[in-house]
Amino acid sequence: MPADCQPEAAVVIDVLRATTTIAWALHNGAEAVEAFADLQHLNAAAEAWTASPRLLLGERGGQMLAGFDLGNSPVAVVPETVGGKRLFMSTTNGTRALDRVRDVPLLLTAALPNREAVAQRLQSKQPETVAIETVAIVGSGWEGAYSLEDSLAAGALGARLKDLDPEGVVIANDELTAAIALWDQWKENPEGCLRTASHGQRLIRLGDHDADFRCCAGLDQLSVVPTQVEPGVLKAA
Ligand code: 3SL
Repeated sequence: MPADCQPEAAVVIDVLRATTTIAWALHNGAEAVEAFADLQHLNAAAEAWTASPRLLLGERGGQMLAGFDLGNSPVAVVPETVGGKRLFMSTTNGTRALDRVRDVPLLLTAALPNREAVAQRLQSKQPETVAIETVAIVGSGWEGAYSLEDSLAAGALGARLKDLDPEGVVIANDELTAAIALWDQWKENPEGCLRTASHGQRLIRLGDHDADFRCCAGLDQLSVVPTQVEPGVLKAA
């Protein structure tokens, strides 16, 4: 997103795996996900939190952090583990991307499993003051670099928004146009794209992530729309 861009809404995407994990955690009953770019801030906030049970969740370079309860696997955030709990979360790229746009008035996260739900939310222009053309779709990337899988999901979302409102939605930048072409190329096999991506290759090198790939590639399975309710705090909506 250009530094001078001030959208009224932003959708942050980190397909592998942060925003997929956030969607599944909230779907499975987590009270909220509180996202942190910085581990010191996370630890201080988690220690001060007494309102509900809590879990520390996160990774660096794909590996679970020492002293944390969970890594960043979307298949680990099952109801028995996360139900009713606040998840204090920090990841290499996804939570940093969230931090960069935390002042945007309407902040959502998207992944392939909740692509349709996020598209419907944006299309319904809720709240009424948000115009669809002011939405920034923010791919988290990898340490500042382009990532194939986040572009794939941005394209999946852009294509669906265009389908829902062919006249009203204008795809106004070349990155999203290219992302939609990428989605067209891989839409019959999104998992293949995730495995081809350099971060997919990194996860494969780290070990067996087959269940994570399947989960992250599952399209339109969840109705949850993670929505920022206060800076850094995402709840199901
Ligand atoms: O970078 C991130 O935010 C993570 O999602 C990366 S990982 O898939 O957990 O390694």
